Amino acid sequence: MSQDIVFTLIKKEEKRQKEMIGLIPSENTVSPEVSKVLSSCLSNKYSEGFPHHRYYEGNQIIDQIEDLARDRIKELFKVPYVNVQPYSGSPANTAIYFALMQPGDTLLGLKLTKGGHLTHGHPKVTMSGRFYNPVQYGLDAKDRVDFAEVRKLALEHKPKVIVAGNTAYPFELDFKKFREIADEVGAWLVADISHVTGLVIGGEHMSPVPYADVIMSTTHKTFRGPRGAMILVTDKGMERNPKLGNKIDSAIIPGNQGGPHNATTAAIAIAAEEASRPEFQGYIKQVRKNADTLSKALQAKGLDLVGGGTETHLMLLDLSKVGYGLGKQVAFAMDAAGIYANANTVPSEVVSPFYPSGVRIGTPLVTSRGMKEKEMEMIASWIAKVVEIVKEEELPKDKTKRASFILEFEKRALKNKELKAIRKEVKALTKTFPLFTW
Ligand code: DSN
Repeated sequence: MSQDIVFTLIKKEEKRQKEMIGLIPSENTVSPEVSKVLSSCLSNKYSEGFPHHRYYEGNQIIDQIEDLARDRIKELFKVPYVNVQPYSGSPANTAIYFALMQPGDTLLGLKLTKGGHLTHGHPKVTMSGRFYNPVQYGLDAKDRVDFAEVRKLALEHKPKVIVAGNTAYPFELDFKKFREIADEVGAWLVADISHVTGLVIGGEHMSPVPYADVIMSTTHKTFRGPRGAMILVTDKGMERNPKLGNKIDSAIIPGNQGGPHNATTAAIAIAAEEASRPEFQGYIKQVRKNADTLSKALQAKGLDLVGGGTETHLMLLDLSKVGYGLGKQVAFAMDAAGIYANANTVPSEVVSPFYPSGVRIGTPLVTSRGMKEKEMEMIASWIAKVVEIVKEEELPKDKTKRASFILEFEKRALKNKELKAIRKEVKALTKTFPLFTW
């Protein structure tokens, strides 16, 4: 059994994570306790329903665990209602819409290409964009949410739900302004804080709790828990509809899901306790300091960032002035050099979502490993070197030549001696930073 190839592959993945620098802003590394709970016997149990109202017997202990997870999250955010059963962020948003809207109702969200999420009403190819009527807002000339546009669209289309949320937007979301607009048109305000939950808990981002009706967050990003999600209903939401919590519960089961993942629920309880510690506040403050340092260091090396920097844990490298369609090449070359991030569209994208002009970078994971300002300066230098190495590798303007060009480029990048040299330096640095540290 222990000879199974899967265990060998897990060892390899562990080595990869240890020896590389992870800069994907939605990734993190969990504590040994969260990890332990995830591989526990809790996976053996079916528990459809909610604590003390289950469709299966034998849930006396699972009930206590789920109650603990819900109570800890309620206490952490000071909200009256929590559901910790969503399998992840996308099903959680689906359940929220199922609870708040009828098919065909209007959903107002941030465009994907401007930093929004697929589930915020991305048209045609997503459930949220097909079952509902999606209307999408964008950014202003400074790459900040264009509240004049949000208001104009809200007044014109009378959305049932306004989503204030992001995945690649580097700045603070002003939930108060969203609330004012939602009130003007009688819309529900849903805050998707998946990316910034940890920052909200650590006091480094405006809290949506006084403003939103419903809050959704994944639990594996800056919250630093297992892969999962939670839905919170605020006092405001409960005032508007005292049955809102029940509606969310029914939208999870029977609406959208079956049995909860009990090991995940328990790991959320553990992560919630960890997030309530003073050390977590320190961690989040360092995430922000590291993001500011990295952002300034990259710009000092002549690289452009969308909107001129960051107010959160993430930033977007805009390579459009360096060369045409360089996002994929730079992200791949960074990976070859031992630093992984993801190619991403920039708000002023002129190429395509598949061959974007930017790279999304974030500091949650490296901060969990104990890296600080000095290491951010080193990372910025390596990224700048990578850009220098591949800046001539522009994407062909002829669309039919792009796929083969990228394949050839990747082969070249893997053999590139300068990238290999950076990888050696990265590996040496990572030796002193274990995968998880307070
Ligand atoms: N995939 C997540 C992210 O990377 O931001 C969002 O779903």
